[in-house]
Formats: sequence, C-alpha cells, structure tokens
Amino acid sequence: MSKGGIVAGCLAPHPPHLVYADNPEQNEPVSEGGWEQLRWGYERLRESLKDVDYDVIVVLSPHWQTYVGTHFIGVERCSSKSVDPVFPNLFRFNYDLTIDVELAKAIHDQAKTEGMSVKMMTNPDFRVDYGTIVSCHMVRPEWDKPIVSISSNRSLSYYSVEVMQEMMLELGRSTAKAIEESGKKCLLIASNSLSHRHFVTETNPPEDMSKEHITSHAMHLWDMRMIEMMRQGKSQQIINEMPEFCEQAIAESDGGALTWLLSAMGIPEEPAILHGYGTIIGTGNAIMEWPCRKWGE
Ligand code: 2X7
Ligand code: FE2
Repeated sequence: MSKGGIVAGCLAPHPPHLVYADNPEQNEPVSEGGWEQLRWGYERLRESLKDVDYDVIVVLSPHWQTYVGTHFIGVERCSSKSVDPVFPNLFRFNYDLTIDVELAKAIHDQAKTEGMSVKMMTNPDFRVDYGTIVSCHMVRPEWDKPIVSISSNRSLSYYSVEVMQEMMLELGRSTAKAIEESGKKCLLIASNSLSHRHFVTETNPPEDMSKEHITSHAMHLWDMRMIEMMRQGKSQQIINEMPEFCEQAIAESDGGALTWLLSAMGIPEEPAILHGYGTIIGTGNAIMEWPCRKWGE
C-alpha cells in the first residue's frame, strides 16, 4: 500500500451566517444574501480544490467540546437536524453524512499510543455540531466525501493555552502518522474564526451589511498579524504567539484546531494562500489554504 498524505490544510471558519446567506436546500431559514466577501473566498477555495483527488475530510471543530480527552465520531452514518443554539433563526440544517470510522479509529489509536486521553463516540443519536457541518458544507457542499470528526478538548478551561497547545501538537503528529499509514489522501480542516469578540445584538435583517464590521481596531490588528504570518509560512511563530492571541483577541483558536492543523502539516514554512477575509457579527474570519500537495514538486 502506498503512503497516505495530506493534500491540503484549510482554515475554514464556521459562522452559521455563511450557510444562511448561501440558501442551500438543507437549511430552513431563507436570506437575502450577505457576507459576500467570505462566501466569494469559499468559492475561491473550492475552485482551488476542484481537481484535487482526495478520499476523506478530517475536521476539528471548537463547537464539539469535550472535557475529558479528545473524542472521535465512531458512527458510520449521522443524519439529523442541526440547530445553532445561539442563532436558531439562521441555522436549522438537515444533514446526512458518512464518517470514515476506520481512519477515525486509526488516529484515536495512534494518539492513545502517544499517551493522550481519547475516546470513540458511539452514540447513534449523537447530534453533529454546527461548526463541523458549516465548515464541511462551505468547503464541499456536495457532501460526497466521508469525514472524520474530532472534538475540541477544552484543556484550556482546566489548564492553559500552553497545555492545550502541547496536546494539539501531539494530536497533529498522531493525525499525520495515522493518515500516512492509512494510505488515504486527506483534506484537513481547522474550523474556527480568528478574533472572536462579537456584538451582542443582531441587526434586522441579520444580513444588513451596512452594520457589519470588526469590533475594534485591536482585533483587526491581531487578525492581520495572524494572516500575514500564515502567508509568510511563519507557523512556529504563530504557535509561539498563540497564548497572547487567544487571550487578547478572545480567539477561537483557543479550541486547538489551528494548532492541530499546523502540527499535522509539520509546522510548515511554506506560505498559505489567503482566499478571503471578512467579519461576521464583528468576529474576524480568514479562509486559508496550505496546498501541501504541491510541496516537494
Ligand atoms: O460560531 C460562531 C463564530 N465562531 C463566529 C461568529 C458568529 C457565530 O458563530
Ligand atoms: Fe464558532
């Protein structure tokens, strides 16, 4: 069997507003559009991946929060309605997806061998979180690839960003090793916004773009700093600055997804491609791609 590999790593934010604005048939609420800069960014990412051959999407979402270890969905088919608890007016999405349980178990087993606390989630009635669904939908709306769904272990809440990072660095290495041994070609998704300070009231209609902007100049500066580091291949510096970023920008990378992704790709020095940036209820969101398939060509 030939070695598996990562075809691309993506930072793919999941505010439900993006699905709401796109009006796919699976989502009940209907919109007049909105957040076009980000949705055009997702269009550019999809165009970039159009001819890329891969078997499975591996995604880590901060909205599946587990407090004892990292969990992996271990049920082959998940079908239900996902409702955003904060924005039920925007996101009531009927999903029907398949899980690559074999690869999920392989990553689980490898992480366990490395001493991590891990668990396969086998409840057949489990409701998949909206972060996973939104990011996967925006990257691959066809829903024709199985996914591996990884939880966000909130070690940050018990310990610190530093502890979270150490654990996500190991999870990333375990993910890469399991993928290599599986022989599968994988697309990796870190599902998170950057700066995460948001407004507490909603406009009417929610897609009124005359009211949309970043919550503060400080948040803007942090977002631009992170994007520039990604574009310059400064992955190690991103990891070094992560504690300050999480604290000062209330960044959603506090869930570990970005650190996991950078680690799985081997802390790349190659530049990431910026496909789009925009704000959603004041939070900062970047759509980035690390085209690993092209490295070493
Ligand atoms: O989950 C989110 C988010 N991360 C950012 C903005 C708005 C809603 O939901
Ligand atoms: Fe979120």
